Amino acid sequence: MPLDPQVLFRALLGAGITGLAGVPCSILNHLTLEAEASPEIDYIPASVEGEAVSAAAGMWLGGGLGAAMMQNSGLGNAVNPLASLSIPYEIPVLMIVSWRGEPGKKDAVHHYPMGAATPGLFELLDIPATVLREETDLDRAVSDAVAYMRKERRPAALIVPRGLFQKPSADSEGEGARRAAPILARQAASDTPSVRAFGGGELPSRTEALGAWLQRYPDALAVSTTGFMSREVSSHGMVDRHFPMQGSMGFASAIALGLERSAPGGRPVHVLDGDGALIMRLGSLATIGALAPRAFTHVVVDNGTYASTGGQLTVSPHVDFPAAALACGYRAAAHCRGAGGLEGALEWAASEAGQGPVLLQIEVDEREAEGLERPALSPQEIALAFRDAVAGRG
Ligand SMILES: Cc1ncc(C[n+]2csc(CCOP(=O)(O)OP(=O)(O)O)c2C)c(N)n1
Repeated sequence: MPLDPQVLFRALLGAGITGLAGVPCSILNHLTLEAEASPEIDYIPASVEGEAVSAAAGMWLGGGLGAAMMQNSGLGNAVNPLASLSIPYEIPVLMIVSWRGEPGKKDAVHHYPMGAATPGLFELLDIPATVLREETDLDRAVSDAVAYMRKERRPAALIVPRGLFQKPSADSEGEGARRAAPILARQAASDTPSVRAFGGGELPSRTEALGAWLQRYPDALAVSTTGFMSREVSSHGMVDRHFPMQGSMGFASAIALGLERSAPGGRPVHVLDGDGALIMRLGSLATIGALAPRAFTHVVVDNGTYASTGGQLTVSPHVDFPAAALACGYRAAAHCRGAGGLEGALEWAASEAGQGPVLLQIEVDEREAEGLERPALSPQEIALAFRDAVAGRG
C-alpha cells in the first residue's frame, strides 16, 4: 500500500530539518506543496539542483540543517556542489532524490540511463543512500540519515521510488494552504527601479575594489566566489566573517541565500562574486530576486575574464548584470566604472541595504595581487569557524 507523504514531511521536521531547497519532481510533489505552505520549514524554490544543495549548505552555515530535494534527472546538476562543497567542507545536507527510470520498472525511456546510474552515483561519492520502500519505517530512515549527517558532517541521501506515496488529493491541506498563502509576491512591472551609475577615472584592481569594500564593511558576513577572489579574501584572515568558498563555482550567492535565511537575528550577508561565476549560474538571480532576502548585498567584481584559470575572456561585456538583477526582482542595482566612483557606489549600496537584495557590479582591470595562496585553514576548519561565529560562539 502506498505510504502517506505527510509522514515523510513530519519525519523531516522531527529530525530537525529546518529548510528545504529543491527543484520539483512529480514523485515528490507532496513534499514541495507541504514545504511551500508550511510555516515550520523554510522553502527555497531553486532554479537548478546545485543551487538547492548550495542553499541547503548555507542553511547549515547559518545554524540550521538543510535538505535538497530533486528528481534524479537533476542529480548531475548537483554533483559539483556535493563533491566540492558539502563533502570537503563537511557540511551536512540531506539529499531527497526521486527515482525515475528505476531498473525493472516501466518509465519514460529518457529516464533509464540515470535511473540505472542513481545508486551507483551515490556510491561513487561515498554518500550513504537509503531507498525508501513501502515497508520502510520513514521516521527511522530519516532520523538515521540525519544522525549520520550530524555525526560525520557529511551528506546523506534518501531515494524515493515512483509509486511509494499516495497521490495528494486536490483539496489536501498543503495545496489549500498554498493557494491561500503564496510564498512569492509578484512585483509590478512599473515598480522596477533603474540602474544607478558610479564611476570616474581608471578602473580599480580587484585588490583596490576589495580594499574599499572591506573598509566600508569591516564587520560584514561574506561568502566569496571560487578562485582568486576567495584567495584574496582569505588573505585577510577573517574566518569569523568571511567564507572563502573554493569549488561550487557559481553558487556563492546560493550559499549566501541559505545563510541569510537561517542566520540568527537577520544578519546582513554579502556575496563577493565573479563575472564568470555569475554567468555560470545566472538563474540564482531569479531565485534571490523572488525570495527577496532583506539584508543581502551582491557585489560582482567584473574583470571580463576567468582570471583564476588564466584570463580567458568571459561574455560579461555583453551582459548587463544590474539590469538582469532588477529584472529578476532585486530591489536596487548599480554599476561602478572607475576607481573614483568606488566610495560613492559602496555608500549607495549601504544606504539601499536592508529592504531587499541589492546588486553592485564593480568593473576592475586585470591586475592581480602577487603570491596569493589558497586559505591556510582546511575547508572543514573554515566551515566550522564560520558557522560558530555566525552562531555567536566564535
Ligand atoms: C564547475 C567549475 N567549472 C570550472 C572551474 C574552473 N574555474 C575555477 S575559477 C574559474 C574562473 C572564475 O571566473 P570568475 O568568476 O570571472 O572569477 P575570476 O577568476 O575572474 O576572479 C574557473 C573557470 C571550477 N572550479 N568549477
